[in-house]
Amino acid sequence: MPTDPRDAIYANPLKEVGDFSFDEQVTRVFPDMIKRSVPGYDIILSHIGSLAQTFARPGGRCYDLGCSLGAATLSLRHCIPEDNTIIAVDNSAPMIDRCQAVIDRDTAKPRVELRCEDVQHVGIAQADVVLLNFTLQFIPVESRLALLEKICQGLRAGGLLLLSEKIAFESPDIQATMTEKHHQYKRDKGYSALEVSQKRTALERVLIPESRSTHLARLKAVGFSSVDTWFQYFNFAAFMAIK
Ligand code: GEK
Repeated sequence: MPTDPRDAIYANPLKEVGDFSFDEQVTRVFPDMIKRSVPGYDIILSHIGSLAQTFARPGGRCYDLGCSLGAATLSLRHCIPEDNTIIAVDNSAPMIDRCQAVIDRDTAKPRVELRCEDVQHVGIAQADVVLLNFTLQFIPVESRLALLEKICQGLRAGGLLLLSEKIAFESPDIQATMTEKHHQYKRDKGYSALEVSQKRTALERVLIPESRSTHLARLKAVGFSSVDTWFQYFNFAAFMAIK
């Protein structure tokens, strides 16, 4: 198995650190970047399919919103009925191009329809399962309620949303501790202090975390009947919401 190209985007000092974007450069190193940056990413991925399994009905439809290179789509695709369709959406053209190649190499049966589109504009209907695996955090805070309302409306009764996010803490002490633990995690995975610091600057205006209670309250408010956290590792959490 060839190894993933290594992320060194922020390894050298930059005169000015611009806002982070999912461009060609990021797409090329994305699997390495996300694995070394998001504590618990692999664990969450490994459980997405099995969590979703009992919610996906024969002939049903699932959505992966913000699919990147299709890692969550593949977890799902290997666990749901063969006659299901997955609609996988991302608004980064380089991500969608590479994702198509990933899907083409995979042999699981469910059909995958890739769309290069803003998740805020995509229609959702008759869904059994919707995935938002570290995507909502990139949507403007003021637009998140509308997106979650649309998802809840598009799910059938009893359908499942799996939402994973970087989270913020209400207590400043816990926030500071978790931020340091996360930065230590990245240094342990081989990122330098400069890389951690420049990446933090690049993400500051782009990735806006919210608290666990904000997420859970909003999921309830848009109409989900059961909501809870199923996983947390430092400042990264995964929620499930059943309509
Ligand atoms: C995984 N789920 O590997 N519309 C569509 N896509 C968007 C939007 C938007 N408005 N905003 C951001 N994205 C994946 C990981 S990464 C998470 C998801 C991360 C896309 C963006 O292009 C990127 O591919 C993805 O959401 C977020 O399971 O990098 O931390």
